[in-house]
Amino acid sequence: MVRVLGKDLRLPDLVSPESFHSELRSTRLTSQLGIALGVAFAVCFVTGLTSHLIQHPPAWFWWPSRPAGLYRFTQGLHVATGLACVPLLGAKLWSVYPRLFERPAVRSIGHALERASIAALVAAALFQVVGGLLNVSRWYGALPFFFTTGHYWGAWLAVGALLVHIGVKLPTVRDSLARRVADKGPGGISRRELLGTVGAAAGVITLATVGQTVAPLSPVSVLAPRRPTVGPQRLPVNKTAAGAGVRDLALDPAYRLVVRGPDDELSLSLAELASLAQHTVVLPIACVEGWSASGTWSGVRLGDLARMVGLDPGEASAEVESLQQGGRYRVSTVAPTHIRDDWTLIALGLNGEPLHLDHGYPARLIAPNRPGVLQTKWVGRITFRRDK
Ligand SMILES: Nc1nc2c(c(=O)[nH]1)N[C@H]1C(S)=C(S)[C@@H](COP(=O)(O)O)O[C@H]1N2
Ligand SMILES: [Mo]
Repeated sequence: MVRVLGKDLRLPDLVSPESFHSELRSTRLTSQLGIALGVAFAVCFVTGLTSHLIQHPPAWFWWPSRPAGLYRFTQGLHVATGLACVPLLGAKLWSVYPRLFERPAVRSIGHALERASIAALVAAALFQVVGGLLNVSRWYGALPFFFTTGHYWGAWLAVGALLVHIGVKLPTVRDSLARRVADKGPGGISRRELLGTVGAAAGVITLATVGQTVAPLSPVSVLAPRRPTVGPQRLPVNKTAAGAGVRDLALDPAYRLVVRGPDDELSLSLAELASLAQHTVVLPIACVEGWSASGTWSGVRLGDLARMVGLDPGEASAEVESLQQGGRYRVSTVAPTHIRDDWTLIALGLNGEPLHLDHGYPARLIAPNRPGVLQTKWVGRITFRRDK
């Protein structure tokens, strides 16, 4: 026997619904939380799918190079809505969890299917939120699989189960929202107060993290894993040169940028690169993990390099390769839309100084409206192909 909140409980009671009975739980509360969670999840799904398509474009997919900050916005929203799901999901699960102990566990085949779909939904939702949290906290080692693959398939599972769930529950939701119910149980807080608390928790979590992309909020963003202005040259670093194992190659005085076309091949020293027409642009690095930060980049237009090997920038695609020997992000593909864009640079400088080694010295790719993972650092070779 133990005493919990003034009640004497036997151990089996601790896992029985009666011992945690609350007047606050109602179909109406669950419906309202469900709607909020559904909206957050939908925004998170669409923005996440967009990010996935940009990184693994199928033939039909096209992503523009402007507005330059669009990806910064969609991915910031993805991570912010994902984080807001934490209190919403917690409250929603709390509002229904006594159902877990319903007996008989299965009443009919239909009931069994419904319970199975809810089990899949809860598992997928927890998997998505916990996995995403670990990833943005940069606890990469905590997951026994490659995060983005798991997160991608988990999202489809969650969406499928969610659609089934909405289909099954829609009449109940309609009914519970149409009927007025007493807002206050005997003592304790009211449903509105509970909803307000959950909303406030989501707001606090957002404020405490969104400064990783909205610079003016950075001082209050105590939980943000990154700050947009902290790092060498006032910009965060995702992977350092030492971490990528490229220090020696990047600092080698014999460095050459190899630029290949279908017919020509150039080999440019850093001094030769610096003697080409230089351009300056203000563009963000927008990491898939939700942080983003603006920099003032200067360097050579990628389109000019395409011209130097005899290609029209609008008709060429490019493979930009790092000096880094391994790693998932050592190479990225640039589509004609981005090569044609005057803001796409092979940058040699950042914020008025030569690139810091950790930001990709001697040369890195920076292009508008592109995820950080595609902004290849320590570029050693560019291969242009005729696209059409
Ligand atoms: N060669 C190489 N380039 C890379 C990476 C990498 O691991 N290797 N990381 C990418 C990621 S995930 C991001 S968010 C940006 C970050 O750029 P920064 O470190 O200059 O802020 O670099 C990108 N370029
Ligand atoms: Mo990133």
